[in-house]
Amino acid sequence: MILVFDTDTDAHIIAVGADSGKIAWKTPRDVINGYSTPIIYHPIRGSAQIIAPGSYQLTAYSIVDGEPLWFVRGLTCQPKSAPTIAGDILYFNGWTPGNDAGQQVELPAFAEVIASADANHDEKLSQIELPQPWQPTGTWRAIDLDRDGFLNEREWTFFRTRRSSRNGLLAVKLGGSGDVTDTHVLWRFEKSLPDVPAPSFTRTWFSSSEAAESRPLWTLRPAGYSSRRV
Ligand SMILES: [Ca+2]
Ligand SMILES: [Ca+2]
Repeated sequence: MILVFDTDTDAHIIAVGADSGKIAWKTPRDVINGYSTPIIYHPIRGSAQIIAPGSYQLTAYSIVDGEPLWFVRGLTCQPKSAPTIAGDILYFNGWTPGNDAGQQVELPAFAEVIASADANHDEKLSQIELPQPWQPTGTWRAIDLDRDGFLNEREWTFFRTRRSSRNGLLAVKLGGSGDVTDTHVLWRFEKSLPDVPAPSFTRTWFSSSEAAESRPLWTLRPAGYSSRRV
């Protein structure tokens, strides 16, 4: 049994023996809270993989020992969808408020913020110290991941990534290793995306996708409801 624990601190993924209940392996995940559902991928060669989306990054692990095998950057914060595989291509969508195309904000690196805003020189940021243009659009609690009232470098870096991330549906060619963001992402589609629902496969829809093209064939606009596929 595979379990993903995407929490703001100490995120990890574990494999538990279905018969013994003992932890077979445990691998840390450098993500913050998320709600996505992982899937199992069976490549033609080699062992099965666990593909687990998380904040800003989707990662594939060996089902044997939990070793990270490959990952794709460019996801949104707090994904809730689930990947779909059709042939040798994986599809995954994510959406968060404030991250549609054109809404991105480039924040400075932590060292630069500390140099200009850390008034009491304790190497961390309080909400009072942070200038208005760099304030979170949501709650301070949401970006203060360890809830100590201040932002350290890790928390600022996740917040910075959140402001610059882009909502999107990604098509990823399977079969890579390490960081495949620049080599295996076939296309991104960034308009009118859902948050919770996952992609579903139909041969007609994917006839254009497999040609490395992201042109939608049709659009349906149900009102006021979202769920996983059944
Ligand atoms: Ca300070
Ligand atoms: Ca903190």
